[in-house]
Amino acid sequence: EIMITINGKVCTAPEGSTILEAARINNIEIPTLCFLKEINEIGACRMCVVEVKGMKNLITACVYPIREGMEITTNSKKVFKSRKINLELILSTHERKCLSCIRSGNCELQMLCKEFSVDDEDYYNGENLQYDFDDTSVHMYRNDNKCILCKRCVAACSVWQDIGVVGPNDRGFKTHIGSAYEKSLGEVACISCGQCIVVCPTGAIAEKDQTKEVWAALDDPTKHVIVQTAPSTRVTLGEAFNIPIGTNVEGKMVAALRRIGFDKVFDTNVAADFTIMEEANEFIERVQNNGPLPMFTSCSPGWIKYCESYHPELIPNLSSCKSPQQMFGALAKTWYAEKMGIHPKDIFVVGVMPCTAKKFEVTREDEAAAGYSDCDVALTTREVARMIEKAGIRFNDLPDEQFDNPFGEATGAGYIFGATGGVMEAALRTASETLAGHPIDSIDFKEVRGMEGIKEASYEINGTKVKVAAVSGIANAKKIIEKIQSGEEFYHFVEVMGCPGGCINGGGQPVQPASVRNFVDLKTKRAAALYEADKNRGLRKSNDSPIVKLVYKEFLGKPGSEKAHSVLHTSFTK
Ligand code: HC1
Repeated sequence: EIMITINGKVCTAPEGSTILEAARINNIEIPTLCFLKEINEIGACRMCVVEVKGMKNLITACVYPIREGMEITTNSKKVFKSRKINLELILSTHERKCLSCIRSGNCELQMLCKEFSVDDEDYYNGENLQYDFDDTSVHMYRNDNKCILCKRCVAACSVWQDIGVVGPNDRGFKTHIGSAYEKSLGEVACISCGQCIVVCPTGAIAEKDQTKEVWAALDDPTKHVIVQTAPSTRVTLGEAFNIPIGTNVEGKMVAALRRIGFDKVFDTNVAADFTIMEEANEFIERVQNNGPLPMFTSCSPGWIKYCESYHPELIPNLSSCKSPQQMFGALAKTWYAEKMGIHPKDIFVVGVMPCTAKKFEVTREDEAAAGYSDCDVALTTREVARMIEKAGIRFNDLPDEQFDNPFGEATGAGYIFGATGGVMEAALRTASETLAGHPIDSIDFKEVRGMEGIKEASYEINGTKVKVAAVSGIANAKKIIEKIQSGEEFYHFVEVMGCPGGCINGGGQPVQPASVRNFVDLKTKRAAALYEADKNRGLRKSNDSPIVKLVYKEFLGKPGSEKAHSVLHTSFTK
């Protein structure tokens, strides 16, 4: 700990802290715009400027380390004036259509303008460049006219994901964020993960809103409209309604969706149980029949897109299982349709997903078990929050309600899918029991839990040693692929989730401003709520699920059967 003075008050902070961190520890907020801890520490926007005694110029707090005896002022007239001018300059090239902006109300630029009493948004009005609105990709749009050049999206794409399809183009006043050779997003090998969206401080990039399509289906009396909710959405949706991070709002989420008017409110977690039945079976078959190994999980569509675009040689290693979202749709339009006596063309399946790549996934080929797309629309958690608001539902006051059956009761294994390592653990639970041939007690595979980007473990399953890895974020996936391809490591089974931390940190989740992201461990808090739910479930292994047993008995036969393949599996292509 070293001693410093902030705003005339003596305080301490750990050595090595930046001024920004030291201030925060002492409950003083310094505003930031471009700063994202660990990935975008560039001191470019100059919102975080402070005075340091003995230094002539203002100092950027986000990157400047403290030293013993430093005297810092964060709230002087000079500091306020500088921050305000910076904001006015940013506004001079910002498309100020705030009322109709998707981020109105949670735009970091808007919040700062309010805080620093910007009273004339036209103060530095002048020449402006007009950029085309890019809506060429399936899942998102980009409007450079609202971009403030903070480069947070660039950092997310290049550091977390090591994809790097966006970056600054041109120089000086003409600088703008784009892709190489000014290609549109639809033309480059973007994997649709949406990590750029969750870090954007403004409305420059956002998911394509598909709520209109869902309202239209709800208004159509010929449609049986069913909704399914992804594992992680129940532990994040509350954030859109100011409920503390890491709160499980499953009951209120179900109640809200019912009040919106869905005919049935189902749980994707149940489909995750089906995925485990198929994936565990596929894994055992591959181990017993010489591969190909490692087997990679296939439920994260961002990862799949990465694999298809950048590592097609690994396609034979991908599990052929559809994702839970798609398995759900497939079962809804086959087995459930028949049970209910509804033609599959009249069933409209909506996913509530933490993921923007799920929008792309619903458009994939070879995912139409009943001859119609397995799922119709994948909404992000954010879009669903907007539907709830629009419907005038007072979310926080809702009672807790239960999912509808038959797809309403998942095992704990389905819940943990939403966190990195969860699919692996769920599969190991079922694979161990299947191989043992009798119920097993030890079903916690704690080595694959936690938020590290790469987790490795070895287990002995019924006499066979298996080496597994769970990785999240594409930069980490790249590392593990290199290890595998160079022969440095051998794994039997690898779980890959496209987003760092898994779906709980997906690109479709509620946006948290940098002031939260930089200081709160979002991923751990959200994941903890899923493991808590798992712990409290009566049934925690997918193979124990009554609905899983019933559907196999009535319809699918056994895992890996021809029928199961035609409904629940797919193929991947270059
Ligand atoms: Fe996921 Fe999955 S866990 S991919 O992370 O396998 O999106 O939450 O729904 O499909 O179940 C996402 C989450 C989700 C699928 C499941």
